[in-house]
Amino acid sequence: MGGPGGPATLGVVAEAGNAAMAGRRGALIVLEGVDRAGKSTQSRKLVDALCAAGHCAELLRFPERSTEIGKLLSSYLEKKSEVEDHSVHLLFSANRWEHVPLIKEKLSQGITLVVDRYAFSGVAFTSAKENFSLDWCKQPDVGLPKPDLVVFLQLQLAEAAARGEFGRERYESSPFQQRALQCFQQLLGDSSLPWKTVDASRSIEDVHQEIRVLSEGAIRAAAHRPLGQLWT
Ligand code: NYM
Ligand code: MG
Repeated sequence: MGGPGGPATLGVVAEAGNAAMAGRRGALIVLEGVDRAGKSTQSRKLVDALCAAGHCAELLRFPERSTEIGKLLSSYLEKKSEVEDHSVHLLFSANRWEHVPLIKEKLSQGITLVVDRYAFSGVAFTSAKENFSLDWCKQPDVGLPKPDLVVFLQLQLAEAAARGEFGRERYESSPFQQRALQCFQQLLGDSSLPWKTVDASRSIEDVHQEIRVLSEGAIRAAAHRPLGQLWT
């Protein structure tokens, strides 16, 4: 019995089934931070570590470029198309909303979701543009599933810059990233959210260990607590 449906797969399915039967939902864990803070690396490592520790965990990312809306966003980010600023903000939000049924289903099955960017990136990157208030930017995401833990990977922009050249996508410039970081700082001041700031200037392994411990705590705390609604 190898491959799909083999012992390993059955073990994971059994663990999720046990959690669901015991009424334990999975946790919604979000990683945020400026570009090159290590979100994608850390998200992947976290999922692997949680699975190895016997949890059932899966990775999601936003924007999720594979859907019809995601393809519009990808083309916009790659500068292959222009989309009006308010309109593209709503598309980024719609890309999250279209995944809400899946998110709720997985969590209720006892699967923990690790999410590489969420509504906070949405707000930070649009409100970094001129004439967008933080409040207006938050509205379309009001009521999304509320994360049980939001890890903010804190990194000075100079240190992020030292990790390599910017890519060629939209928003990948120092002045824009600087403004986005200021918006993130404002969001971090919201004590109704379970923010944990992690010093991302350390080694991949050190950062990972801290996030793993925070996540284990979040999984235990979320198990018997209903899923909340963001910004309500
Ligand atoms: N971004 C990401 C937004 O502008 N709004 C959003 O809602 C989200 C989720 O997309 N520079 C921006 C931030 C990034 C860019 O992200 C692409 P990635 O993680 O490189 O695919
Ligand atoms: Mg990127």
